[in-house]
This record gives sequence, structure tokens and C-alpha cells, in this order.
Amino acid sequence: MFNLILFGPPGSGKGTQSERLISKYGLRHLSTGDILRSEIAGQTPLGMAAKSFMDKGQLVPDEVVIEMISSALDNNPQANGFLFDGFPRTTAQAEALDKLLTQKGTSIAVVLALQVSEKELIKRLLNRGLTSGRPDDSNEEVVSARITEYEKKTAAVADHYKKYDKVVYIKGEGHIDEIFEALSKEIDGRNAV
Ligand code: B4P
Repeated sequence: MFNLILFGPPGSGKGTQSERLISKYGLRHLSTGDILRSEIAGQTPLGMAAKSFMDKGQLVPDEVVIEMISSALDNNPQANGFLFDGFPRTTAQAEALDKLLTQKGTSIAVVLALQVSEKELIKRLLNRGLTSGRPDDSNEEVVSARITEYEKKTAAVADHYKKYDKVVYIKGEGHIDEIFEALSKEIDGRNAV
């Protein structure tokens, strides 16, 4: 099994690059943002609870997303690997993920961390907000709140995996194809998929 975390601040290109990586490497894509948005669209109790946090640019509580990932892992016993996109977002989520993977006899192979300046992040998210209809992309205050949440709670996830020497930084600005090539090179270099 090859398990990869695509890491980075909101708007760094995680969703964009994930789509390409899963089609190249046949990994199972687990995006907590996508799962939450589909719960909201289905107006489930979980979705309604998550919406109030997401609309303000805040993280959804750990226990909710950990439970979602735990079910997703159980529901995909045949996967030859997972690409985690937007998860883990706190140290508690990272510790829970490590534990879940250990129980399945596997672990995270690498954390690919996209680096993008704050100015570019804000530009991309507000730009996506013009067409996506995502309430969290449409308001500069909410976009800034998401970046603050990232700095306060999510940046520490990289420190967690640095302890195990698993973090590789990739420049996330420039042409989407070039960034994809840089990410692919890291995966190919690990000869894993
Ligand atoms: P996510 O759905 O994970 O969204 P994101 O981080 O904002 O976006 P992403 O990074 O994937 O977007 P991308 O750059 O691809 O999270 C949304 C919310 O859900 C969170 O705020 C939180 O409330 C909640 N949530 C999700 N997971 C959670 C968790 N684990 N715990 C708690 N809460 C959680 O795209 C951005 C734009 O940039 C696009 O328009 C794209 O086209 C553009 N772009 C991408 N690459 C580019 C490039 N190289 N050049 C120019 N533009 C580019």
C-alpha cells in the first residue's frame, strides 16, 4: 500500500493536483472537504453541523472528520493506497490517522507539502468564489479566517511528520503541469506505485 498526504494551506492546489495524481497512480482519493460538501448537499445532520463551521472558515471538529475517515478506510478494503487531501488538519487528526493506518498494517509513505504565498492563496480562492458558488470562497474575511486557522492549527501537522522525516516541500506556484511533474517525481522516486 502507498499512502500519501497532499498538504498545504487553503488554495494551495491540493484538490487540483489530487485529481491528476489519482488518475495517474490509481490511488483512492479521500478529501474531507469534498465529503463534507457532499454531506451538506444531502442535507444530512452531519452536513448541517459542519456547514456552520465551514461557512465561517473554521475547522470542523476533529471527532467528526476522524470518524468520516475511519469509515472511508473501512469501506475501501481493496484500495492499493490512499491520497489524503485536506486531512489531517490538526495534530490530533494526524495522530488518529497514524493509529488507524497502523491497525491496518500500513502507514503514511510521504507528505508532499505545497508552498504558496498568502497573497496568491487569497487571489486564487476569491477567484474560484466568482464561479464555484462556495460560500467559503466568496468573502475575503472568511478566506482570511481559513488561512489563520491553517497557521494556528494545521501548520503543526507538518512538524508532526517531520519527526519521522516524511515531509517534502514542493513549490506550489507556477504552471499546474510543472507542479504535477514535481509531485510525480517524488512519488516515482519512492518506487511505490
Ligand atoms: P477543502 O475542501 O480542503 O478546501 P481548500 O483547502 O480550501 O482547497 P484546496 O487547497 O483543495 O483548493 P485548490 O488549491 O485545489 O476545505 C474546505 C473547508 O472544509 C475547510 O475550510 C474546513 O472548514 C473544512 N474541512 C475540510 N477538511 C477538514 C478537516 N480535515 N478538518 C476540519 N475541517 C475540515 O484550489 C484553489 C483554486 O486555486 C482553484 O480555483 C484552482 O483552480 C486554483 N489553482 C490551483 N492550482 C493553481 C496554480 N498552480 N496556479 C493558479 N491557480 C491554481
